[in-house]
Amino acid sequence: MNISTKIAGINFDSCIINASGPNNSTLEELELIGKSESSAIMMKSCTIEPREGNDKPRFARLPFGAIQCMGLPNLGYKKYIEFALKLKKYNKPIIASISGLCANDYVKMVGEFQDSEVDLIEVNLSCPNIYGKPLVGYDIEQTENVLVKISSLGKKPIGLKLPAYLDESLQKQIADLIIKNNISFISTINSIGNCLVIDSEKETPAIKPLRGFGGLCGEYLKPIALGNVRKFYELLDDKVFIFGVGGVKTGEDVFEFLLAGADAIQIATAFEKQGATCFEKIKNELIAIMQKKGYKSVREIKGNLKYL
Ligand code: RRO
Repeated sequence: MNISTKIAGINFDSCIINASGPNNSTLEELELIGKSESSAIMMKSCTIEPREGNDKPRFARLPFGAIQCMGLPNLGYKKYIEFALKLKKYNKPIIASISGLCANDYVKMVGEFQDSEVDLIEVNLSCPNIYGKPLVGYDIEQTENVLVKISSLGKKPIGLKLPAYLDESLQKQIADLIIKNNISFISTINSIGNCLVIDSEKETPAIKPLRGFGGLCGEYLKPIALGNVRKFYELLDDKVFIFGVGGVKTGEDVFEFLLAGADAIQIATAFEKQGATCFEKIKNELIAIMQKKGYKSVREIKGNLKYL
């Protein structure tokens, strides 16, 4: 049974890794991911300067996921360059996630991570929780401006963390930009922003920042995430690697994302709720499904959705 995968020339022992978001901001947390069955270490989205993030409560668990408005709390990109060196001992791919507050921030951070120990650079175009900042991935001009500037800064593969697209014409324009600018992989989808969860007992929102608006996460997202994976799989013609993200909690979920066209999946909310043991549990469940169905590799499953 082979559950390994390859993303942009980098080998992953399994197709299951953590997503940027929970439990991956400090070196201690990243070391726990290093010791876990996550086959790579994805670091928290970083900015040029360290950030405390938004006021608390900024995260609330929900029956089928969570809502959060973290506001990019992180230690600043220089720390994550240092951490990458310290995490090399785990012998697994290390992925930087960067989130600029303007185009120049993206250029500076991508440039510096190109000279670091990370294996891949994920460029986050989809943080929904910064007050007054447009979501780059919903704006074709801004996206193009960023991609043109970052795509030729070095040899390490660059990927994009994308927002959920609910409109095919926008997806098509983004896919064209991805191909044109030699983007190696995408991670789809981020949390869905501008959601509101209300506590009817207290008559308040579930979280404090932005008067309660925040990114919806977890199982609620799975059909939307699967739709985005499948659509990009079709639009990108198997030329760009795909991480599926959004509501993966079981091996069956992973299997569905692979069928839709993902090369690997990332886990955020189940990791936040269950801790680092979730990777081993989900991996074993995937292996059991593959055994039962007679699949021997991830590549055999990828995209193999059968139509009715
Ligand atoms: O830190 C956050 O508020 C955050 C980020 Br950077 C992101 O990309 N997605 C999200 O839901 N929250």
